[in-house]
Parts: sequence; structure tokens; C-alpha cells
Amino acid sequence: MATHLEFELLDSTKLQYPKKYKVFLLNDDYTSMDFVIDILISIFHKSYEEAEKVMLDIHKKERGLCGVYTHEIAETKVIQVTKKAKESGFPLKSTMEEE
Ligand code: TYC
Repeated sequence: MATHLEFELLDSTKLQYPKKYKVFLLNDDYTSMDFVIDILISIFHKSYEEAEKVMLDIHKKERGLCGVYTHEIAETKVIQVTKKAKESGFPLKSTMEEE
């Protein structure tokens, strides 16, 4: 039978997977469809066909999943969306939430 010490050792050597975060784009009335497609291709590495599908999905359902990433990468994507949108004068917003 394992002693108290052995249990602690087993626990501390368990593999810990990093938490994953979903990144969503939100719908709004002002951002152009072409700009959203461009964001999905350039930041979320979608093909044109996939980007068009995701964009139309957001347009109809208010938000859409763009990808699932570790915390740091998800945070970077959200910042990149805000920066690119601001530079282009669009109010496009994105959010992240734990999977
Ligand atoms: N609803 C926008 C329009 O009609 C298009 C749009 C799609 C905006 C997706 C944001 O995340 C978005 N021009």
C-alpha cells in the first residue's frame, strides 16, 4: 500500500494539461462582411470558404466560434482582432471563455 508520501509524489507528477479557451467573434450592424472574412483568414487561419461560412453563421446567430487555444494565444487573438478592427474603423468585438 502506498504511504502518505507516495501519494503526494504521485499527485505532483500527474500530467497537467493547459486549460483551453474558445474565442468567439460577435455580430454587430456596422462591420462589413468582407472585413470579418479577412479577420477569419488572417488571424484564425481559415480558408476563404470556411471563413465565409463562419461569418454568415455569426451574422445569423449573434456570435460564432473561431478557434480554441491556450490562454496566452486566445488572449493574443482577441487583442489582434480589436487592434485590426480599430485601425479599419469597425466596432468588431471578440470574446474568450474557458472551454
Ligand atoms: N452583421 C454584419 C453586417 O450585416 C456582418 C458581420 C458578421 C459583422 C459577423 C460582425 O462578427 C460579425 N454587415
